[in-house]
Amino acid sequence: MARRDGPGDFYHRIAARNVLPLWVNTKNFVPWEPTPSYEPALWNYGEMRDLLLEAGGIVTPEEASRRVLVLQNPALDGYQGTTRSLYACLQLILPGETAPEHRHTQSALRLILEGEGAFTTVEGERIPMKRGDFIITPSMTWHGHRHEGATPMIWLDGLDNGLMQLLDTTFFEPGRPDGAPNAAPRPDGDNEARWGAAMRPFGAAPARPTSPLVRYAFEETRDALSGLAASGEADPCRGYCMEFVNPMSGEAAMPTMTTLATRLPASFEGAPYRSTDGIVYVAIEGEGAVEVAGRTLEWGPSDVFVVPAWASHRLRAASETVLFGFSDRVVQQKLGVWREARG
Ligand code: 1HN
Repeated sequence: MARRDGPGDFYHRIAARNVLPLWVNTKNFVPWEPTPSYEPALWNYGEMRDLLLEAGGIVTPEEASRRVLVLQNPALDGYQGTTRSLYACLQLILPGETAPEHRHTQSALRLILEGEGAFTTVEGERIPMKRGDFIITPSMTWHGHRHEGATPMIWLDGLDNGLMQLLDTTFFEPGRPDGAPNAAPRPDGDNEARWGAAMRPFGAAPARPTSPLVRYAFEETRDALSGLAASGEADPCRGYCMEFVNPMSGEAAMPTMTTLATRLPASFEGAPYRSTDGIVYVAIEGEGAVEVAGRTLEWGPSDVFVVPAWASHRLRAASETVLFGFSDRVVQQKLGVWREARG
């Protein structure tokens, strides 16, 4: 122990018995307010896209399972993650490629950034992917990707990886080695037909705590945001912000990640805001900046940036903007520990 030892080697003797004195360095172990170990960071899409295309010549999804670059928070030394609880990754799939099916405990979301003609298969159904779409892969559902289009396809993956690791709940299963489907096939469009209206198949009960609707199409997200912008006042901190919900329950679309879409009018100057959930944002449309921890991170289309937990920040938009965001807020709310502060 770095400090002067107690009477009769007390601190040494207790350390040898795997015991620590709570009264030494107490604030490190019981901080008075959140002290996240990760920092604000931004990943420029143009740079990331070049690196992904380079990775396209290095490894195939057949070899790698997924051709994914993890957006590693620069302050998280020896710990893989974008925040402590979340992974944000960028994934490339090239025309003709197949990323084989697997399933795992981590819930995943995809926010489609570039390309068309690929689909992700979730529990036996092919789900089309278009720019701006938000697509859910619930925990332990079989999923794989296939690209039948002509140009590279890139999306953001969001996973509750750190949270699952903290809880030691992680399981992973590869799919069948012959590439045959692992879940009973479902016809194209089945998921949207069942859950895409504000209705449900009569008497249907939720099979899992995740939204049964797996694809939230961007046109609908944009319409919802435009409707809110036309009918109401912008929140001074957050602009026009909507949360994706599970249509069965009205609760968060995913049990471990809050997902949201924010529209900021051109020239928006947000008031300072902070909350106990660190948020990963991806800019779908528009350009702007976030001021956080004495830094200004400027973003444009498809750039990804992270605002740490309890970090006071201001969102600014130069042009009309749509941001997608995800965080572990829903988990904190379920536990009754989430807080926010304005001003
Ligand atoms: C995963 O399964 C995918 O299925 C993407 O596309 C990113 C990052 C960590 C763990 C599993 C995918 C992932 C991942």
